[in-house]
Amino acid sequence: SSAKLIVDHDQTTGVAVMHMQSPPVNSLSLDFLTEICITLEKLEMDKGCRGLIITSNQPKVFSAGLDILEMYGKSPERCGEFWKAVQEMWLKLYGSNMVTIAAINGSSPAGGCLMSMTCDYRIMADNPRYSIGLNETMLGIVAPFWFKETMVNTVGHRNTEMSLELGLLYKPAEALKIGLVDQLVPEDQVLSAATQTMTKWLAIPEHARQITKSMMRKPTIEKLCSNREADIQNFVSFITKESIQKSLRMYMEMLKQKKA
Ligand code: CO8
Repeated sequence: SSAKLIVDHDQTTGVAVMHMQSPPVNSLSLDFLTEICITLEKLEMDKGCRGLIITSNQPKVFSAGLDILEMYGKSPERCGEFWKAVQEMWLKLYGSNMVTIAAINGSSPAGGCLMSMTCDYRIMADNPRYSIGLNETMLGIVAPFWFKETMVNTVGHRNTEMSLELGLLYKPAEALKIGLVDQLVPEDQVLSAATQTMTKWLAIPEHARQITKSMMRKPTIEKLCSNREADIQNFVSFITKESIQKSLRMYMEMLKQKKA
C-alpha cells in the first residue's frame, strides 16, 4: 500500500482494515479515489479477504467527502474524469462481495457519509463534536440520484427527504436514532467493535449472504450502471455552471472563516 492508504490484511481472519490517511481531512481527490479503487479491486479479487473495515488515520475526521477543489475551476474534461472515479468507488463499495464495515472515528459529511452508507454496517465514535450526513444542499449542490437512493436504502424515504432538503448533518446520537449508523461506541473502541461485529457477519454462510446483499442492492446499482455516461454529463454541466461555481466559492470561504 502507498502513503494515503494503509491496508492491514490479517490472513488468518481474512479481514482487511483500510486506514485512510490523506491529510488533512481525507477529502476524496481524483488521485485518492483512484488509489482507493485500485486497493478495493485487489482486495475483492483476493480470496483470502472476506471482510473489509474502513477507517481513518486522520484525527477527528473520517472523510470530509469529495475534494471541493476538484469541482472548482476545473475543465469539463477533468470534472468528467473526477466524477467517473466517484462512480467507480461507489460501484466497487456498494457492490462488494466482502462484508464491509465503516468504523467512523470522526466527522463524515457528504461523500464521507456516502462511503459509510455503502458499507454493510456502521459503527460511529460517540463524540458529539462529530457529525454525519449528506449536506450537499448546504453547498448549493444537489446529491445525485444514486446518493439519494443509497440513503433511502439506509434510512427510508422520509428521513432521506428531510435530510437532503435541509442538508442535515447529524450528531452521533441522532444518526443512531434514524438508523444512519447502527452502533455508537466510545472513541477508542471503534475499531475493536468493528472487528467484533465482523466476526459475527463472517459466521453467516457466505454465499447466501452475498446473494442476499446483491439482491437488496442490485436495482440501485443497475440504475447507475445503465446511466453512467448520462450521469457524468449531468454532473459536468451542473458543476461547471457559473452560479454553482459561485456557491462552491462561497462555501469554501465560509469554511476558512469558521477556522479563523
Ligand atoms: N474538500 C477540500 N478541502 C477541504 C474539504 C473538502 N471536502 N473539507 C475541508 N477542507 C480543507 C479546509 O478548507 C481546510 O483547508 P485549509 O487548511 O487550507 O484552510 C482543511 O481542509 C482543514 O479543514 P478544517 O479546518 O475545516 O478542519 P476541521 O477539523 O475543523 O473540520 C470538517 C473538518 C468537519 C471535515 C470540515 O473541514 C468540513 O466541514 N468540511 C467540509 C465538508 C463538506 O461539506 N464536504 C462536502 C463535499 S461535497 C461532496 O462530498 C458530495 C458532492 C456531490 C456533488 C453533486 C453535484 C451534482
